[in-house]
Amino acid sequence: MTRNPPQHDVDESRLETSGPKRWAAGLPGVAVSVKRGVEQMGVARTVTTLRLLNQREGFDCPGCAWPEPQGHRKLAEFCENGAKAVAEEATRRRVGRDFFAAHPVAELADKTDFWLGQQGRLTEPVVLRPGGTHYEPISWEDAFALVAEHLNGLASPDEAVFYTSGRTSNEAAFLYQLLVRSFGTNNLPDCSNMCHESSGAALSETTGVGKGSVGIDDFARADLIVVVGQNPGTNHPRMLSALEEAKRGGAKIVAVNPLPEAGLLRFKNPQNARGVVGAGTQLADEFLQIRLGGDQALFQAIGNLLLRWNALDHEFIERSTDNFAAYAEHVRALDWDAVDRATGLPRAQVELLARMFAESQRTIVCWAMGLTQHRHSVATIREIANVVLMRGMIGKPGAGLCPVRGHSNVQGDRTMGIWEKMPEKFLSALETEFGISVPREHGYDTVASIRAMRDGRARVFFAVGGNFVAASPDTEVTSRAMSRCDLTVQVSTKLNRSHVVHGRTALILPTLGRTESDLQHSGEQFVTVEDSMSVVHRSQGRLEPASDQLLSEVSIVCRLARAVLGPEHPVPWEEFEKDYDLIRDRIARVVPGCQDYNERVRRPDGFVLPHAPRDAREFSGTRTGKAHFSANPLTVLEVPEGRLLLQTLRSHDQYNTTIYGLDDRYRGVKDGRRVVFVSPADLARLGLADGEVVDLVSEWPEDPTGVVERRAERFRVVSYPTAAGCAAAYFPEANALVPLESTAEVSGTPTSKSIVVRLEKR
Ligand SMILES: Nc1nc2c(c(=O)[nH]1)N[C@H]1C(S)=C(S)[C@@H](COP(=O)(O)OP(=O)(O)OC[C@H]3O[C@@H](n4cnc5c(=O)[nH]c(N)nc54)[C@H](O)[C@@H]3O)O[C@H]1N2
Ligand SMILES: Nc1nc2c(c(=O)[nH]1)N[C@H]1C(S)=C(S)[C@@H](COP(=O)(O)OP(=O)(O)OC[C@H]3O[C@@H](n4cnc5c(=O)[nH]c(N)nc54)[C@H](O)[C@@H]3O)O[C@H]1N2
Ligand SMILES: [Mo]
Repeated sequence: MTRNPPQHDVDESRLETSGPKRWAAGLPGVAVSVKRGVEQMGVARTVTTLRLLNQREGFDCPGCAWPEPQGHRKLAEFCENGAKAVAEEATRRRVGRDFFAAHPVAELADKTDFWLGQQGRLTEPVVLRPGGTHYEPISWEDAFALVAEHLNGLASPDEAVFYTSGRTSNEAAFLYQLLVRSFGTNNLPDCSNMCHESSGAALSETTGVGKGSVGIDDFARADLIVVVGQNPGTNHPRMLSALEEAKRGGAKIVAVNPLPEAGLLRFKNPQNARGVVGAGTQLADEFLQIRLGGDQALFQAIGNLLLRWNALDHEFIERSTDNFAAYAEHVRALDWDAVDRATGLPRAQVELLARMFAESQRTIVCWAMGLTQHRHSVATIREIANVVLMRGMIGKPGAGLCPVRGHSNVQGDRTMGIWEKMPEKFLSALETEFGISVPREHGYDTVASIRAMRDGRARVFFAVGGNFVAASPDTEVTSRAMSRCDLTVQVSTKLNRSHVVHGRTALILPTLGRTESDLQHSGEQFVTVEDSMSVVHRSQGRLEPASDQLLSEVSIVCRLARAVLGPEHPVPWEEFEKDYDLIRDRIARVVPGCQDYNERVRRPDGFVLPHAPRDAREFSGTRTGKAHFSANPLTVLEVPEGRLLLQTLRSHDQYNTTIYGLDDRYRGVKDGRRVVFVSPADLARLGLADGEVVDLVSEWPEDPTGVVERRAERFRVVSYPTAAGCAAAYFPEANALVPLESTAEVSGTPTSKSIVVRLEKR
C-alpha cells in the first residue's frame, strides 16, 4: 500500500505564481461561486440551493462556524467559500457500485484527495473484506451487524476509538456520545483536538468557560479589533462584512500575522456598490508581521507596557480576578531581547499596539489556528486573556475574547458531549436521565488514539465524518496505525483518503449532508447546530438526497446502537430515530443551558447559550470563582542555522482535506498546491531561487534514536513576503512533516504551525 500521499494525478508543471493580492472578495468571488456551483450542480440546482443557504427556513452553511446576523438576513447570506462547500455536497456526481467495481482499492490509494473528492457523492454502504481488492455493496443491516460483532468481540470497550468531525449535528452528536459511553468508553477524539483545543483549555482556566465571550453584534460596537493568527478572507469570509461594519462605525483593526493576508488588508464587499465597482474598504489600520509562534511574547510585552503606563482597569482587577500580583511580577521582569527574537517586530510597532490597547474602551481579540497549533499555544492564549483582563475587556458590549471556530458545528458537538474528558456533572446527568452507567476514566484524544492504534491497543476505528488519515499529523505513522486496525468504519458523504488507507476490514457508510431533506417516520426532520458565538439554531436541508440508500447520521447511530447494545437497552433508540424532537427533549434535560430546547430552537434566530463572563461578568466556572491571571514562562522558538520554521495552512480553494480546486487566488497561486512560501531574504541566505523544486525535511529529536527526519517531496519554492525565518506550505500535503510527538502543552494539539524544516534541492 502507498503510504505517502499520492501526487501524480495533479499536473504541478502548470503551476503559476503572481504574488499576494491586496484585496479580497469583490466580483471575482461572486464569479467563482457561480462557476463552481454550476459545474457541480447545474444552473437550476445552484439557484435553489444558494437561495436556502443560511436562511431561517433553510440550512446552515456547512462551511465555517461564523454566525449569521441576528434579526436581518440578506438574500445572499453566504460567501464564495460557503458556496463552494455547498456545491461540493450538492454535486450531481455519484460514486456507486460500478465505480467501486471498476477501481481496486490499491488504485484509489494512489489518487490525491482532490481526485477522490471530485468523484462525487457516496450512494450505498460498501465493505472491503479481509484480503479483498475492491469495496463491494453490503446491506445496512449486515453492515451494522458486522460493526457490532467487532465491537462486542473486543477484550475491552477501550480498544475502540470513535472520532467525530465538526459537521455532525447536535442531535447526532448527542446520541453518538450516548452510544459510545453506553458501550463503555470515553474514547471520543474529535477534530477539535487538532483545532481549538488550546483555546478551550486556556479559556476555561482563565474565564471559566472554554468558549468565546462575544456576540456578532459586539463587532459593530468595538473600537479596537485585533485579528491574530487568522485568515478570515479565506476561512471565515463573512467575518469581513462584520469587520467592514465595525470599521465604518469607527473601529480600528489590527492584523497580527506572518503573512500579508489579502482579506485583512482590503475588502470589496460584493453586497454593496463600493465593493463591486469601487476600491473597497481598507480593513487593517496596522499590520504586525510577526514571526511564527511570537504571539506569546507580543502579548507579554503589551502586558508589560500596560503595567508600566498604569493603563489598568483597577476596579475590575480588584473585584473579579485573582493572581494579578504574580502575573504582574512575572511580566515586569520581561526580557525584551527575547521579545525581539520571538516576534521579529520593531519595538515601536509593539508599543503602538500596546498604546491602542491602552486607549481603547472596547476591544475584541479574535484568533484561529495561527495561535492554537504551537507547543506553547495554551500559554499564548492565556497571555491574550491576561491583557484582556487587565483592561477589563470582558462582559461588556463591544469587547471580549473571540476564538473563531472552524467546522460549522464543532462547538455544538462539544456542548453535546463529544469530548474524551467530559466533566462529572455531564456524565452523572446522562446516567440519571437514561438509567445507564457510563465510564469515568478519560478517553483518548486524537494523538492518543493514533498511538493506541499504532501500538495495537485500539483495534476498531469508527468515524462520523472527517478524514482522519489526511487531517492528522505524521501521515506515515497515522496511516500505519489505521492499517493495523481490525476494522475501520467511515460515515461519510464523499470519498477521501481515510477510505483507502484502512483496517483489515473496512466499511464506508454513506450519509445525508446538511443540504438534503431528512424524512423519518414522523415526517421531515430538522437538526440543530451551534455557531462560534454560542447561538443555537435549526438547520433543515431541502434537496432530494443524493441516493435513496442514504441514512441520516441520527439513523446510523440509532441503528448501530441497537445492533451493539441489544434491543433491551434502556435508551429508546428506535423512537429517537423516528422523531428528533424526542432527542431534543433529552438534550434539554442533560445539557446545561438547553432548557426548553425544542421551543427555543424553533424561534427565528434560535437562542444563545448562557455564558456567565459574557452575560454577567461572573467567573463561577474557574477554580476560585474569579477570572484568573497566569504567569507563563516565555517561549522563544529557536531555529538552528540553515533551517526555517514552517507553518501548514489552507489555500483559498480547499475545505480542510477537501480540495475544491488548485488555485489560491489571494496568494497568487494558480494550478498547483505543492508550493512552499519563503521570504526573498531567506531564499538568498539559503542559496535558493523562486521556482526551484525542493524536498521539505523536518527534523525532530527522538530518544534514543537521535534526530528523526520526515520528508515531503517536491515542493516548488515561491518567493513571498512572509516573516523572516518562516515558511508556509499547504495542509494536508505537508502533514507528513508534523511529528506525532510534537504537541502543544496542556491541549495536546499537533504543532502544525511551527515545524523546523530544511529545504533540500532535488
Ligand atoms: N474555505 C474554508 N473555510 C474554512 C476552512 C477551510 O479549510 N476552508 N477550515 C475551517 C476550519 S476547521 C478552521 S479551524 C478554520 C481555520 O481558519 P484559519 O486559522 O484562518 O486557517 P489557516 O489557513 O490554518 O490560517 C492560519 C492563519 O494564521 C497565520 N499564522 C500561522 N501561524 C501564526 C503565528 O504563529 N502567529 C500569528 N499571529 N499568525 C499565524 C497564518 O499566516 C494564517 O493567516 O477555518 C474554517 N473555515
Ligand atoms: N497540518 C495541519 N493539519 C491540520 C490542520 C492544519 O491547519 N494543519 N488543521 C486541523 C483542523 S483545524 C481540523 S478542524 C482538522 C479537520 O479534520 P477533519 O474534520 O477530520 O477533516 P475534513 O477534511 O474537514 O473532513 C472532510 C470529510 O468529511 C466528510 N463529510 C463532509 N460533510 C459531511 C457530513 O455532513 N457528514 C459526514 N458524516 N461526513 C461529512 C467527507 O467525506 C469529507 O471527505 O484538521 C486538522 N489538521
Ligand atoms: Mo478546525
